[in-house]
Amino acid sequence: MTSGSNHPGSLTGLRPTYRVVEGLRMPCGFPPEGLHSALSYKPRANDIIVSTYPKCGTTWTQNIIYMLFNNGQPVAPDDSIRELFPHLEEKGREFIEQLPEPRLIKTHLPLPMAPFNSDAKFVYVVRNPFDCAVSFFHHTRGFTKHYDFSNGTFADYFESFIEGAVDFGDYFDHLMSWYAVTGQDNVYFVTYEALKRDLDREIVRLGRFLGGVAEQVANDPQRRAQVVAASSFDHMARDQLRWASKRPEGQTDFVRKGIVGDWKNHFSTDQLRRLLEKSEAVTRGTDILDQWSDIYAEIRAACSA
Ligand code: PPS
Repeated sequence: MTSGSNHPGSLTGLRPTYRVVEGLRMPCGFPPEGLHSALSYKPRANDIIVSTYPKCGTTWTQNIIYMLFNNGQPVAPDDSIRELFPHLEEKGREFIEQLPEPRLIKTHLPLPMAPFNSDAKFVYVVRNPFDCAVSFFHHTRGFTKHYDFSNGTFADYFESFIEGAVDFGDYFDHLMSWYAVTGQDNVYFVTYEALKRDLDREIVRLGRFLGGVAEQVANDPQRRAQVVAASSFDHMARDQLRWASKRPEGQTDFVRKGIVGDWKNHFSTDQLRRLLEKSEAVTRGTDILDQWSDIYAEIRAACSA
């Protein structure tokens, strides 16, 4: 594994700062009222809610869904996904309620706090926890106003991540809570890694789940090709103000690297072993880790080498 590249670094004792609202750690820049009011939002029959733990492919999936509902047209350079497909607990209930139908909504809330019902459609996207931790580390360094962690090392961040002491709580609590409802007809489950493997196929599958105009666009080869092209990493790496606010000089871009396996550049063997042990302990009795059997095989091999 890594021996000093990127930001594995050593422990400096730095921890990101958060604001605790309703018992949940939140980015400091999010108004507490957003979460308070989000908790009473009642999803409607036409709502499409993208639900993720942070850094698991949220924006990528939002972009795809936005285009499926907009005749395959990409988000314009001066538009913002944060307005077109807003984050429920950042913007609050009133903002979401006035959106045109179908309402396109993002949430990072764990299921017990999320506005879940059988009327709306939920798209749950998840990524292996190792790459999620790496991406979340870069995110946390980069959004200085939220976390005050611009000098933190991966070693520092890892301690918060493995404790679940980061914004939106513990990765596994989130995954386990949502995984329990993935068999329901109104819940669609996909992994970041599956999107990377065969985006075209996943867009057809997603269109079938969404139905209506989204399904028509996904089934039309020409418009689907447009959606695939405009949701490629290279395309999304352009005009990044469409996805997130500007990052300070010297920090990574929001659409940063977009690969499976960046954990190899960040984790020490000891960190790998600790997150592996936690993964196995908390998911025991479920088939969740089968989503990433190849990645886990590689990690087990690295730990026993
Ligand atoms: S957030 O802040 O929770 O909404 O972040 P989220 O959008 O879930 O995750 C950001 C990571 O997704 C990567 N990304 C992509 N990967 C592949 N292809 C495309 N088109 C794409 N768009 C975004 C982005 O680069 C972040 O991952 P990392 O590993 O940091 O690069």
